[in-house]
Amino acid sequence: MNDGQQSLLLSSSSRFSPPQGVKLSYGTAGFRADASLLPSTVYRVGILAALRSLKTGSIIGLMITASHNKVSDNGVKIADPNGGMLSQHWEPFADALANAPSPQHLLLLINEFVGKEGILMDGVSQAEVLLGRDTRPSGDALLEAARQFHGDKCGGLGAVFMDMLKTLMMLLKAWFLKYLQLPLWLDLFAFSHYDNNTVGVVGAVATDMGILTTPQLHWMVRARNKGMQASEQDYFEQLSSSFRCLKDLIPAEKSKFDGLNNKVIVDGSNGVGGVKLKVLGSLLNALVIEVRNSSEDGGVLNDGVGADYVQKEKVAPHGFGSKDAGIRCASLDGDADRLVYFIVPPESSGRIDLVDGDKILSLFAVFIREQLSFLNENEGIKNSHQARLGVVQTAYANGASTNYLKQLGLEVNFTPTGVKYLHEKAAEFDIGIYFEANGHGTVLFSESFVGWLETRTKEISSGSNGLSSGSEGKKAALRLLAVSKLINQAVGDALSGLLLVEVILQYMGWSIHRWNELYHDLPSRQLKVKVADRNAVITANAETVVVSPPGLQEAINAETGKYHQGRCFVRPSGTEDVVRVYAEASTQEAADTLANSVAKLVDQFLGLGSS
Ligand code: G16
Repeated sequence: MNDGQQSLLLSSSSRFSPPQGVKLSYGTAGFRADASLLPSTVYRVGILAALRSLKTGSIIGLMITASHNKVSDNGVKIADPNGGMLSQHWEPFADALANAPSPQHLLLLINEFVGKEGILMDGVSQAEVLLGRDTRPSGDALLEAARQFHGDKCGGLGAVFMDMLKTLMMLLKAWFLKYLQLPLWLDLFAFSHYDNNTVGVVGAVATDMGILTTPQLHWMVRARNKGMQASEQDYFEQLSSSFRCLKDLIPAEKSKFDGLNNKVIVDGSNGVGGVKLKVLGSLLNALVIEVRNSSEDGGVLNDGVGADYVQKEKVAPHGFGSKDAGIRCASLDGDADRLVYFIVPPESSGRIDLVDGDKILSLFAVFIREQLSFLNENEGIKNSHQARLGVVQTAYANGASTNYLKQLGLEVNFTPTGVKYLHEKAAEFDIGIYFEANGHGTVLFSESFVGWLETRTKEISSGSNGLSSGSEGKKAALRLLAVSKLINQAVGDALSGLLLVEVILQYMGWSIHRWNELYHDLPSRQLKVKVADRNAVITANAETVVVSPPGLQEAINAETGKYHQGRCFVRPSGTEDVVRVYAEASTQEAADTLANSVAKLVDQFLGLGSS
């Protein structure tokens, strides 16, 4: 960095002091904490985003959200050029930046990192960052912190005004230097170094994309870097047109299935997803989407509502009850990157039948496997491509779902919790389906397979491969291509996931009950334990084994061994200050007892001394 850049950085960072006595970590999905602790972290992640953009020569996303956490929390995470999560290679730098005790330390860290990574900060290379936030009340102020390091994209009259201001400042600067010899004032004029339409320390431009779902921002970053149109309207247009395409490819006899209605009721978690889903729903005529708990209803974000609550507690969210018995219901989380379905039984007293991320994965797997078999059976398709289909789960996947997927003949892979791990693994396949039980997941298509599908579907249209126009092989290729456009290729996306579930159910002619019968979940229970230091728990083997503290895993094993079909693991959360406990057994009572016993063990080994 040149002197002007350094002094501007020092002066702006001194306005964002890090909180005392708090150690922040990039965690499972970015930094998360009580919003009052975050301004300095968000300011510093703004710097990281600009550096990442300079390093990659691409557009980077910065999202202010704490997703499923309570409303008083907030968070910040980065979307990499492909729309995925920040490269794990940069996470230690993110941690170091967030925890640097003073502006001088911060400057030192940045200079070191910039040198090590060979990042060019010449004020000519330009960084571009897209900013988004969810509906949390603290989002606006945090977004301002994120853009301190950046200039605004400034066109038209704004650009003319900036030009005039810049010229004026340069004249003033020359005058100050010549007559008053006050080099300190240089700080104020540092921005006169920068490019026409931008002001910012390294020529970084920030574009505020407004209130968005997290997956929308990831989608926009990916689309922009691929040179595609990437407005919110483009997002809605791509999803709705792909949905319509898939709907038109449903065989007539299947769409007449009368056990299925075309209505779904969605709990929006009082977050950003409900409003966006209403817009999307208005573009579709083959599906009726009723949204409850949208952010316009005045309810509290993630409080007794939302995918996390529904999945963990297995109860109906606020506003749902026995009046909804038999209707397909779904729930999003606060930033709409998770989706679960549920059924309210007629006499429910609040309990629901959960149709979780594992079942969404299974539904997608059944459909895609069928389309691939249509392709492979069709000799009219030249150079048939044996697409590799793989699925990815975490230790939270219900054991019954894993057995079911294996019985389908699928390759099932496991990674630690966190979309960043699942996504990376799924990207190894031609079609990789990944889902966490909590409803976070998507279907990835390799570029080579999409290219192959595009070529085949063009050949089919021109008749050059001899396929009859109505053949299942042709339709399968068109369906898979439409799925690759509908389902978010950047990250798990509840809105696109919901449309894919809905159109597959219509294609299959399945009710939600029929879908839920694919297999029967083993009873399970999840608990949270507050401990003195959750990072004292170190795990291995995709989080199934505790390595530290010594003796805890042996104690868990001894407890688990007492239960038929017992399975249990513990891991530190990366988004909340707790240790999570997951237990599975042959009865609900047994799963509950096992989870409670292991929670007590965690407390004994690491707790606050409460038991
Ligand atoms: C984030 C991650 C998910 C993870 C979840 C819970 O979800 O993106 O991959 O499953 O946190 O993580 P942990 O158990 O470590 O707290 P979200 O929807 O909150 O962004």
